[in-house]
Amino acid sequence: MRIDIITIFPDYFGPLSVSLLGKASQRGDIDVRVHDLRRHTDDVHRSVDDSPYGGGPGMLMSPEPWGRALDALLADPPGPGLSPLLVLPTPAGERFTQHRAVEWASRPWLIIGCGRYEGIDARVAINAATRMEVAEVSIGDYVLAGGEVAALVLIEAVVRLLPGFMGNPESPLDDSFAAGKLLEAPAYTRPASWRGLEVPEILRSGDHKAVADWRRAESERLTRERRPDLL
Ligand code: JE8
Repeated sequence: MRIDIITIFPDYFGPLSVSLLGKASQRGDIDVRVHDLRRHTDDVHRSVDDSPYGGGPGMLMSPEPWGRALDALLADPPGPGLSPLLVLPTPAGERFTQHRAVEWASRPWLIIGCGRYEGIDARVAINAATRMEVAEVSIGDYVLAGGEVAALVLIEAVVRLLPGFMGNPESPLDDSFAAGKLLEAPAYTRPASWRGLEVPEILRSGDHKAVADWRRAESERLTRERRPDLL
């Protein structure tokens, strides 16, 4: 999978070279390329923003550098005839869910456009949609200062689903959000007794059916308590 990221803050993407994502890159499972939007400006100040028509606070990202950055990426596809999915993180987007992560995990090419300031001129998404699929998504109901952290979240959620990404290829199917839509039961490892706290006896019983029943009951209890909206 190829992932192109367009941003004015390439340094935000240092985390991509560590941990599981870094290993996926090293193995060649993903090819992540970070592009500085300012390389597609033409003025001496390399400006990417301007004031909004109709007034209002702050600045917007100008369409021209975005148009050029996308043109440059389309001219260099990862394979013959491939068309990208352009992902635009925005608080005004549809919610990014596990369902979408699973869908996107089978796409060969994602471009993620990271906005800043008050966002990107609306014509960028409209124009891009004439040439590629466009998804405007939000990672949750809180306000970030730009799209970069959202991009990292999307990438981690998608890339961990790629075949061979985790040690156990069945792991993603066990995800609580992917599987039964319940929260996961609490989990324990050694020692059996720690600071006066004991691991629940059932988990040490070796009775697989009892363990499964206990986990199911704990999942339902936790979900009722913390996330009744999931039930
Ligand atoms: C962003 C974001 C996601 C989420 C994503 C991209 C680009 C219009 N607002 C823009 C005004 C307040 C400041 C905002 C900054 N901003 C935020 C997000 C997001 N995906 N779940 N929350 N925030 C941009 C600019």
